[in-house]
Amino acid sequence: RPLLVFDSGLGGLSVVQALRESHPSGAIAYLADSAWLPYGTKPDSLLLDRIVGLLSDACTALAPCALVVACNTASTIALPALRDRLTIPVIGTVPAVKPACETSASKIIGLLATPATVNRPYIEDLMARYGDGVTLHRHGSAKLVLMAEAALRGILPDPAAIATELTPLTAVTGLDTIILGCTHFPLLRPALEAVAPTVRFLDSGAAIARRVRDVVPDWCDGPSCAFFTGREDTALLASALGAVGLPRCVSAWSPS
Ligand code: DGN
Repeated sequence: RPLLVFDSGLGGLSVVQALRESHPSGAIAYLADSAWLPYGTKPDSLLLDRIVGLLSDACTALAPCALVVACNTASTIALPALRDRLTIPVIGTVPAVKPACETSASKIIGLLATPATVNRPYIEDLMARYGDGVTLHRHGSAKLVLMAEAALRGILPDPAAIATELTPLTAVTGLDTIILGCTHFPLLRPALEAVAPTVRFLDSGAAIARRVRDVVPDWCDGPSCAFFTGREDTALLASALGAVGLPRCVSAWSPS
């Protein structure tokens, strides 16, 4: 039984990368709702129905041992409904607010996520729990999602465009840490680090992999594959998928 890893697009591959480091031969079924990308700009009620419908079908068809929602936006909207509906463990994604607060020297940090995630009330809750004495600046960017998608299809990001997207955070005096609160953004890490070399970028991948190890003891070795709801140029995607151990088996997924 594979581990089902879900994202709106290719962002979840940053989580697959972390999962691969902890269990290199574990079977993964990667499902991308690429027909609906980007999620961060669509109404919650529409997304809730879409995500729950799609993942219920996928769980019936693929019989996974657990589900990883490798998308912050989808996690904020659909985790309770998914846990209600599904009988397998459901692991969500939460921005790395806690480690950022704990390790920032200046206690001035930034959250870079989709416009949907930066405004969620749970960010306040996380700051109330872990952010004593820490100032958080937020910036929502849907453009970086599209740039990460393009980068994995071989279109390298323009450093000037990346710098523009980062400016609301990099312009803050003393800011030393940026939380990558969207699973697409670690895929742009080299370009982000080149633009802001003195800033530390923290993502959630390793924490998700640890959580999977703790709650999914029966994740087995086996073949992996990737499914896309949108039309994809498989040849363009091959190297991005191959880099995280997802082989040629790319299939279309039609929601019922
Ligand atoms: N990768 C998703 C996330 O972590 O929020 C967002 C992608 C999107 O569809 N906007």
